[in-house]
Amino acid sequence: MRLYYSETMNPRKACAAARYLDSPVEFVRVDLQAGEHKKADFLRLNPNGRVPVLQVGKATLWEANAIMCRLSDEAGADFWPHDERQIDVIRWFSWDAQHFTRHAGTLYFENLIKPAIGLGAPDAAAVELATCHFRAAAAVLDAHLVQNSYLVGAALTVADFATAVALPYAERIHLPLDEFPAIQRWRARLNELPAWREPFPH
Ligand SMILES: N[C@@H](CCC(=O)N[C@@H](CS)C(=O)NCC(=O)O)C(=O)O
Repeated sequence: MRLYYSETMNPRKACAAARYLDSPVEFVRVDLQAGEHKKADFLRLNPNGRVPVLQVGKATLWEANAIMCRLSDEAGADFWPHDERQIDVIRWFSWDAQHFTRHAGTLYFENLIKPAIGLGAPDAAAVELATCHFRAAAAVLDAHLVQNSYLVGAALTVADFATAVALPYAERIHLPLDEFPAIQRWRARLNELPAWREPFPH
């Protein structure tokens, strides 16, 4: 299996999952700055021109959450559970994409990516709106984490890696995490995992 990645937010989930599961993947770095992801060879792997992509034989799979699930199945692991917890995982995937990481993602783009690739200063109105929506979503997550150590059941699942993906960048992208102590404790719990702390190949 080959895992195409860059050292950015979405591939972080797939790389962390591969490391956590000790998956036998060959990591293939895609240079986004050089535009490798928009070249014909790469677009044949993922017509969206985005990373991550998992290649298994002739088949390719894009979307980081799906890749984490596939890697879990390949490993015969319970990281992507197949019992009644699965519906809950899908709930968190969906909620995260529409609410929590949707707005954290805007802050990631405005505060970190834009300046890094020379697109100028963050758009103040976009930052203010995203921060407001982020706070509302974070309050829901924090309340859940007051009662639970992980998002689904009593153990780590793909839902945690999916939903936590912006947290490693929290300071740089100005996520107001100091208002959400249970999220901070969950973040610290995830950071105990070497695969989460250092997901990318060196
Ligand atoms: N929904 C996709 C998002 C993938 C994505 O947007 N990846 C970014 C890196 S974090 C990318 O490839 N950006 C390149 C571009 O948009 O040109 C997933 O979760 O895999």
